[in-house]
Amino acid sequence: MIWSKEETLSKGDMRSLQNMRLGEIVKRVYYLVPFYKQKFDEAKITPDAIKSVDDLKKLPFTCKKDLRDNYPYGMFAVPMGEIVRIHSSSGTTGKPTVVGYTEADMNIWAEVMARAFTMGGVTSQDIMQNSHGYGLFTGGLGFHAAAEKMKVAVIPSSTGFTSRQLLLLKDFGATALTATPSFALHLAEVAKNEGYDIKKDFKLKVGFFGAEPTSIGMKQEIANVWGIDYHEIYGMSEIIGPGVACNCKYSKLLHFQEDHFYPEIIDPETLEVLPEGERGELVVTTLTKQALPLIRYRTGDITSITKIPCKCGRTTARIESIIGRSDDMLLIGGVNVFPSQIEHVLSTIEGITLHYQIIAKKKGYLDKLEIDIEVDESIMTDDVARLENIKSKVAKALLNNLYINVEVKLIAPKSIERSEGKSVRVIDERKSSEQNRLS
Ligand code: DLL
Repeated sequence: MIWSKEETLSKGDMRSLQNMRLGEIVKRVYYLVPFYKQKFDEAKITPDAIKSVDDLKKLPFTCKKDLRDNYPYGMFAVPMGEIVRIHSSSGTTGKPTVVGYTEADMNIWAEVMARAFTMGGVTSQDIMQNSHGYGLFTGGLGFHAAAEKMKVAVIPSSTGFTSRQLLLLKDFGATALTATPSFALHLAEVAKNEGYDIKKDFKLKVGFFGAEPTSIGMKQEIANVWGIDYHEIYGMSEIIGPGVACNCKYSKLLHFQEDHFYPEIIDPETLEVLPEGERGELVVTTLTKQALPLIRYRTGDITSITKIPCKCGRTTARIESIIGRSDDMLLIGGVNVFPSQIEHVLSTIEGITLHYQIIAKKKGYLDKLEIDIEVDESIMTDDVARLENIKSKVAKALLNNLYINVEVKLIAPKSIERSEGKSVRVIDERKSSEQNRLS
């Protein structure tokens, strides 16, 4: 089933809709948001110069810093009386990013999430346990609203309280689960430890996961351990929250809701728009949002886009899973590597788990990468020969696949703190030593 007719528009009809919506949004930001008026004036562009999405490249980019500089409400295009919801992302440094929604924006959000749930076969007959954090994070309430819109019985379990979550999962009989991938894996680990028979005790059929880069190996592990169809949801607070893109049953690529959000892929260095199929940074223009319309917003997420039609009948453009954020990319001895690529290699090796921590260090002038990985519970921690063998397999696989030299440390099961939301996989000690030197 397909939720809405916009998902199957012909290329020409989609383009006309996008062009019309872009014309309107460009006028709105120019006349209603002083930040954009100034930017357009500096670039000597008036809204009537933007006649189609092909003209987008004339417009300046917007980045996270612009939102921070206009903290908290300076980028809003409607008066506070029309705002019905405020979310914000914590941000590891500096001020949080604040996003607002009008009632119409809330409807768009529920609409795109309903499209995503439909891709996973969810109907009003389902019961959904929503283990995304409720609060300022857009995960919890974003999933919740769409479930209610579709008359799916939603259990707002939020994150944490793992044992209780498992009890609810069993007794309330959820057929769909939503969580961050790291929390889904943690839930499964605790379920096993608490003696649940995962395939028998739970009724789950499908899961929706997102919010953090995840390797194919980890997705497979989650799908296998829970015995579910794994659907990936992509999104970010600035654009709307979860629901910007999701994969259907036929494809690992994620259908992009391009009647609401116009995607471009740029080279993050030259800022040139890249052709279909090439990897680069995703840039999004919101076409319908009222409270916080954004023009050419640089997401920092690295992906590629294809317009090849999908077997499911949807005609929307699709993106590949985000391989990482441009600012998470590690530069180790001249080699670029994303944590999700490391995770993928780890997922191919027996005897270890996907609970790991990557530590980037400086030794003298050289970059060093250490990976602490929890061994599988089946491995005896005093079987030194076996441990040495696994260590060398991991190091060789990383060298052969990603060309990086890594110091591998195998650690006891359950020694890395589990994440209830987005997991922090990388500790870059080089950044803090650099800051120490400068301060
Ligand atoms: O993470 C929204 C969301 C909630 C998406 C739940 C999916 C599920 P933010 O907290 O603003 O919003 O973080 C946005 O998270 O720029 C990506 O770097 C990352 N991200 C989101 N979805 C995925 C995904 C939510 N499927 C940032 N794969 C984005 C990889 C993702 N990274």
